[in-house]
Amino acid sequence: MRGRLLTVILAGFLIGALVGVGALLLTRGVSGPSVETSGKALIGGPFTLTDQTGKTVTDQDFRGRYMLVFFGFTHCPDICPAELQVMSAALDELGPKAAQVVPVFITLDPERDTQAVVGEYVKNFAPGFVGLRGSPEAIAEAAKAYRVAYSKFQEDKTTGDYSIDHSALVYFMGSDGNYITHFAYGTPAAKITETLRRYL
Ligand SMILES: [Cu+2]
Repeated sequence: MRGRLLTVILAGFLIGALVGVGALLLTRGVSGPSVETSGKALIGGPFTLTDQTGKTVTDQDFRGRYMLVFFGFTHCPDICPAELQVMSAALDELGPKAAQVVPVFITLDPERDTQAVVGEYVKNFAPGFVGLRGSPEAIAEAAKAYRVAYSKFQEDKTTGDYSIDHSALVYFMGSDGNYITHFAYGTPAAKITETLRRYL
């Protein structure tokens, strides 16, 4: 478990570093003109998923509100619940302004995470948490847009049990749907709150 945790943390740092390098290249104007002229965020993009009430939800539905997005799976023993707890604590700390921020959990395990399972799961965290799922293809598309890497591992052929390795970044998206920044796994809630305050 420790090794696994380390892997995910390292993966988080690696992705963070890549995003950082990408941002650096962008600010220095080294990247291709296609990136500069498109004005599109490097992270995030359109998705069409279903929320815990069964409603079809697209990224467009969140315009006008900020999003804190986290991809994970409800069977996750440690990282997901810990991070969703941190997101909840950060929003709690934010006070009334938290109303402008929608916490979003997107499952990477639509096979086991049914609408009901996701619904029960998000009840454990901040009020207003949106739990999204979709077909494996829809999930893969959303994950790709957010540069989230994930893969099944330790599949037990007899029980069918498995776990999922996944990157564990929290993405902070603007009210226009564009990427603002992200928080690596382990970022203290107070630090997240402090960053959110600068934008709200
Ligand atoms: Cu997890």
